[in-house]
Amino acid sequence: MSELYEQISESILDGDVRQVTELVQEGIDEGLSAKELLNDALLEGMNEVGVLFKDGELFVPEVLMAARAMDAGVQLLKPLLQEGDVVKKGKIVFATVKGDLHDIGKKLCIMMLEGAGYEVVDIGMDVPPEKIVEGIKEHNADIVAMSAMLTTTMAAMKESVEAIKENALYDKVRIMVGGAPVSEQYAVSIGANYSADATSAVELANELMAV
Ligand code: B12
Repeated sequence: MSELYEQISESILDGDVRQVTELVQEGIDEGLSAKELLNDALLEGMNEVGVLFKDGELFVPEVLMAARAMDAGVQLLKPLLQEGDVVKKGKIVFATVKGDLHDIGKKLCIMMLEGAGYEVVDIGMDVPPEKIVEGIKEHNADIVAMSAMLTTTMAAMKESVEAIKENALYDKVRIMVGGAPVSEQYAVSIGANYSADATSAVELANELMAV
């Protein structure tokens, strides 16, 4: 890994917004690949944050600072990661499910989906099933995408799919789910479609929309 990537990862760990902004800009100016800057520097730093958080070496405020620093870097990369496709492929309503306040992964998926030509409406975090149903109706969504990062909130995905069925929307809207604890097997068991990351989320959306 290049030294710059390492420095960026460390600045994420430090939650240093200014440093991350400067270093990512340096990488862009040097002509480094935006995808590599995202995967090998920013996300690498966030992974490390995850490990330290799990081990009790970092606490919520520090993780939030790291998240803010990561977001600053992502904003700089955004125009480079998006292809600027003008043809709209479909409309996606995206939510983090009830009880869950993690939205970094969701934002990343949204950025990639928008870059690939989807119109995406972010209806927020901690969104209960009835609000998800409302969102689908209000925006006349082709796809509803749900994110969960806690094993405890995954159950809200199942509840949401049930609410979608109860409202006779199951045949009208395609359902995508994802997030660290979610698996292909779980998705299938609740009647949804799974993909593992932001890049494959675009592939999955294309598959579901048959484009
Ligand atoms: C940042 C973070 C937080 C931040 C969130 C800030 C924010 N605005 O999002 C804060 C500090 C608020 C937080 C709080 C908590 N957290 Co937290 N958090 C994390 C951490 C470190 C990183 C998550 C992250 O952003 N990763 C980077 C992004 C880019 O990756 P991602 O989210 O996985 O998303 C990718 C894929 O999953 C996928 N994807 C995601 N969503 C979707 C949706 C679709 C449709 C698709 C197709 C794909 C997809 O694509 C994304 C991009 O590639 C993880 C550790 C980890 N290893 O994940 C813990 C982690 C998720 N948190 C955890 C815990 C326990 C908590 C708390 C309960 C801690 C506490 N005691 O208060 C609270 C719960 C709050 C709540 N009610 O939600 C645990 C969960 C354990 C479990 N299995 O249930 C983890 C795993 C840490 C750990 N190992 O203990 N957390």
